Amino acid sequence: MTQADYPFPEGFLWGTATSAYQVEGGGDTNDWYDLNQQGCTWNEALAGRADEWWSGRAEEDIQRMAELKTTTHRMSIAWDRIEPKPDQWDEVAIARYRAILTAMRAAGIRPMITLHHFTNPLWLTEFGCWQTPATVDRFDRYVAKAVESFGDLCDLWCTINEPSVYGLYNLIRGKNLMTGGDPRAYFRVIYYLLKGHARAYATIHRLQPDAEVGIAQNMVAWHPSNPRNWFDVLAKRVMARVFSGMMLEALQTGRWRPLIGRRDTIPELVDTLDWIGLNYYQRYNVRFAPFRSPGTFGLVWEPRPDHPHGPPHWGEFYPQGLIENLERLRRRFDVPILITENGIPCGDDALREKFLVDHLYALWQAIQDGMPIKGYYFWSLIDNFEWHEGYSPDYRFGLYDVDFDSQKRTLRDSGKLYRGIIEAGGLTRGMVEEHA
Ligand code: IFM
Repeated sequence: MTQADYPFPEGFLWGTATSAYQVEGGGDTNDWYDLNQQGCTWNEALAGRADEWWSGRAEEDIQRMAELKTTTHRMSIAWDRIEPKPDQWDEVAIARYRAILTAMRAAGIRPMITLHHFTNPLWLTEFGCWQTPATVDRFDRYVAKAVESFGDLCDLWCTINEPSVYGLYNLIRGKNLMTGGDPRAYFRVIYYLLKGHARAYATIHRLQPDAEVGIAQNMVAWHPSNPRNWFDVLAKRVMARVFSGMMLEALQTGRWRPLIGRRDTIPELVDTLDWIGLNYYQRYNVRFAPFRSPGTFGLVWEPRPDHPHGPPHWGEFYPQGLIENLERLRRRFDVPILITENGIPCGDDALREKFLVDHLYALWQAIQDGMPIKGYYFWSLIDNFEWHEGYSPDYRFGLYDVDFDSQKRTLRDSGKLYRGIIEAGGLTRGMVEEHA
């Protein structure tokens, strides 16, 4: 076995990540399915069969995780499958998730379960979804059921995935973000999601005292387009605060200070992290352009065109941003950090090897500087259904390519590289020279 020249610590968690709706297929009782039916996806596609995890292919893909030599996988469970009607639990669905988790453990893969990854039961819409306090209670009951059902198979829990991204999705009307809807809803939704997190944290620990519980926060590297332009600097600060700073402050201090709407104190939020998860993907330049973007409060965010970036709108490939955001987390929290997502949409795999090496090198440097980083989950194991972009060829994130007609999986070069990195226990000089 090759030895790493840039080794990661003993016991470092090497993983991949997926979410229920994006891989399972056949999920038609949740609100995202409903939204997709209104044609808000690229090519108006529905998730359809996705990667057919629900009908039996999860087990095959778990073997692929093992082939990659990963030691952990972050998956989510679908609330609508487990509780298809209020207070009615579907034991068949629970048994299916138990089978998936059991297969994972048998393959030597430690599961992390995300309890909320964007989708909700459609019935929750009638009750105001995440805009009302009653949802915090309902979520808590579902969390308790999940821990009672899967606690013997899983001890690593992620309560909520990316509150800010979900909050933005809540503002969707048609195909554009933030062009319609009530901007106050963004802040309201995040407020209740954070309360949901606090309740879930307490419930999980009551039922499973040794559990390790955290949240996955998406952080972007926001930079001002022109650092000498005061408006751009302010625009950048607003974006950083609204997208992540506001949540992190609440998690650290219990103080809820939204840009718009009522301030509050959420004391039960303090000390509800056994670890903090960072989902990091890209960098954007932010500028203030009120005439170009009235619908987004005059803020425009875009990648620098001369820098490597994914598809249009996706943002710029910027490994240093991983370090910038890790430092932000470190200043606020004294808990282990997991990179709960990191990846790049690129159907031809052209940028993914470089992306992987550059970001892992940045991570290695952060660990040398004493950052308590305990694991890395690559998004994603396999190509899957991307929320708005559906099955667009530009939005393939997988280490395995998937042909969605035949369901054939093919390991990409980036997947082979990830396996090599895990086998070596880190990066070798050769990998860095070849790709970075
Ligand atoms: O596919 C999503 C995932 O569901 C949440 N984080 C970002 C990924 C890529 O857009």
